[in-house]
Amino acid sequence: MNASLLDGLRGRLPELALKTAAADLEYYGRDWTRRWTPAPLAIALPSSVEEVQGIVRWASEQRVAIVPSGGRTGLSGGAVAANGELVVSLEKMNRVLGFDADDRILAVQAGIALEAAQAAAREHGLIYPVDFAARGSCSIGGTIATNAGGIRVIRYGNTRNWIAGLTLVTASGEVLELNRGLVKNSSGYDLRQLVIGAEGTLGIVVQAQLWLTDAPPESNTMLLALPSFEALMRVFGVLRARLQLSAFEFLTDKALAHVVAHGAQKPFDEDHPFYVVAEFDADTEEKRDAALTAFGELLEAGQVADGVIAQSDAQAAALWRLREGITESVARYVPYKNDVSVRIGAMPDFLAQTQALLAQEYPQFDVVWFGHIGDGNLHINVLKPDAMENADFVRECGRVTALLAEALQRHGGSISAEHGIGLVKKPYLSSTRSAAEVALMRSIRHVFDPAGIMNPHKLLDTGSTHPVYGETA
Ligand code: 2HG
Ligand code: ZN
Repeated sequence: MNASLLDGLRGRLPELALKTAAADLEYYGRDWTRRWTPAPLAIALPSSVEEVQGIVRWASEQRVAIVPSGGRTGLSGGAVAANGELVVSLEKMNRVLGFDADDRILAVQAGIALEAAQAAAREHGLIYPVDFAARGSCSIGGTIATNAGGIRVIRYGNTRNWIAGLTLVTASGEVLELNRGLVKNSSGYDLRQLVIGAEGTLGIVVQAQLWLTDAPPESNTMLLALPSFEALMRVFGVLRARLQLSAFEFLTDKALAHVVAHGAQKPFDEDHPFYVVAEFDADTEEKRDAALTAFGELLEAGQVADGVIAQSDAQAAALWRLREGITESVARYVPYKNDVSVRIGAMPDFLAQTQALLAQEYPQFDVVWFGHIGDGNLHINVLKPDAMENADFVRECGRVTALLAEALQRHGGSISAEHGIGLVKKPYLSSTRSAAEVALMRSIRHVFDPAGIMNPHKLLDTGSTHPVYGETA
């Protein structure tokens, strides 16, 4: 059955690269969540927009569900294909298409890795400022699908600030050129922004125009050891007022222990409960002095217990590794990940309540906290004990996440700050979006994709019986 179905696709697009080997289905059918067993129908690897159109038209006729696929570094299951879907991998569409110096726009195919786009920007003396640890493997298309944030949101904002335009292949196979690089465009609904963060439910992003910006002034990095959660937000307030921060990231002692066990250098002899990695402009004597003075005063006031300011690029990179290496260092424990946000002002109260909640509900688990605290974004990774079945572990974490979602709702926060809803957060969407909002989102999705073939079961359930291949055939 599958073979004859795919023969139809092959007949329609003879040049299209298709993979069906078991190892490929396994490889392309999963993301970093490792929770679902991959079971796609096949992997299509188009080389052109026209091929993507052909695939979508065929899938739409045959009612085959599509999972758009980038680097699959996602943490919410948005790129999982566990239900007979056709994975449409953009990995062959990974080129820079051009640079426009007047508009400072880099045009790329969606399958390009973030790091490659960043490198291309630097060739023109500019930067693409969205950045995070998975830069080498995630794709620009994936960052658009989730409106990815990362480590410099505090200065530059999320992905959506940097997308000057995008090319979308809709579920009917039409090509939409959204916004076309315009800085000003007050002509009705901004469909570009609707597509950013839509997790592949409104179509397949095949190309993007990225706004670039000036390289920042020379920066420096400091690592601070903090005595308490309360100190964290106070230190943030002081540093934000007195330095030009480009990052303010935190991690707990447990997070540090995992990164160090994974090979990173232990930064201080003593252990401390919390650490901050802060990056700040240090291109003048005055700015460097301001950092030293602020550090001295915080130390004196007992808000900071210890600290180090990098003396070289290598040392700055080593300090960043302590923060950026966390995800990899805990990966072997198949963590249950929360990625939550509240307004900065609500953070102290939310932190206190969440800390109490998790201490009470998770006495048996290793809970690793870290994240982009300067953006109000916390990552909470709950590590699975080796002896526990994954299903039992996920059920228990799901129960506690429901309580966390209630706390978020009370604080006006979000169940997903930057990883997306995917499959993992779907049960908790209503803690962040009202019933009226969810109903509108559902209707919008239906308008874009009446047959329900675009990444079904992700983000929100449409209520219809999704014509996923295998269910209707
Ligand atoms: C980060 O900030 C990423 O390092 C991953 O968003 C977070 O692994 C996580 O939970
Ligand atoms: Zn993050």
